[in-house]
Amino acid sequence: MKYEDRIEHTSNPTAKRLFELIAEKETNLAIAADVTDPQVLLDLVKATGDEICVLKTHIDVVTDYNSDLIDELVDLKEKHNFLIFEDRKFADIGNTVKLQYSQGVYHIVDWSDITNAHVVPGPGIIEGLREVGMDKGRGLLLLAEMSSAGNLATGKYTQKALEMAEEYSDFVIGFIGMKKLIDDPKFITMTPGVKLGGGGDGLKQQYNTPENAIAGGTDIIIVGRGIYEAEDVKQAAQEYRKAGWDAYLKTI
Ligand code: 5BU
Repeated sequence: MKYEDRIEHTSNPTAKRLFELIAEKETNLAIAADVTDPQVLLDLVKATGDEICVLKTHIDVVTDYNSDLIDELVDLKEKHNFLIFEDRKFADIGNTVKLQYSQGVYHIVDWSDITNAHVVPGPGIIEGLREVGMDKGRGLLLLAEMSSAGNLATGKYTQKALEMAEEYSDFVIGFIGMKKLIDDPKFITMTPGVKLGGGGDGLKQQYNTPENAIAGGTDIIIVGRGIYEAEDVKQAAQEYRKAGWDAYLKTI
């Protein structure tokens, strides 16, 4: 199914916007911008912003953080037309994650269109995040699978994540998964651990190629070191974008 044909299947405004912008921009590439220097982060986003549909951040790896960085990222988001996904991987009870999502240093709910959560605490984690995210039109991804070798998000755990997503599908927009896990056009699957050539990283990361990830039915490939460690980050982003989009075109 084409991305644009899935807009009407979801009620969540962030999911609608994401389908729309992927189709408009013709890119299913997300960058994992895991750099620690705020200026390097901004330069990376300036160089690659036109190639991506999603900027995935780990805001807590940035040194010397101050909130001006967020203002600049939001300006770049508007200029280059992408969504921001803070890969926070919430993992606590509902009341605590609600505070972590909206308060503290980062006020994630105020600027991040998408965030994600482990399902190990059960559905209370979704309810807590939903209490602050829903009114702002945000979207949540559940970690149904992970990319690292030996991870425990398999079998029944993965199935439970899918059931929880169905129950809260006004707020849960999809999954982190290694492949399409459920045949339902409203849910978006994003896959990390993607690199041209595949392989691993020495700390149990496992890489799939963009082609295989998209052929497995995922919707968005997430690429970090494959892009930001390249000599020419823009050119690398263009290569991944083309690989991801060509692979998608073969599926429709
Ligand atoms: P890499 O440099 O392409 O390996 O970065 C992958 C990114 O995706 C990095 O930000 C991880 O935190 C993130 N990630 C992952 O690699 N695997 C997972 O299962 C999940 C997130 Br969930």
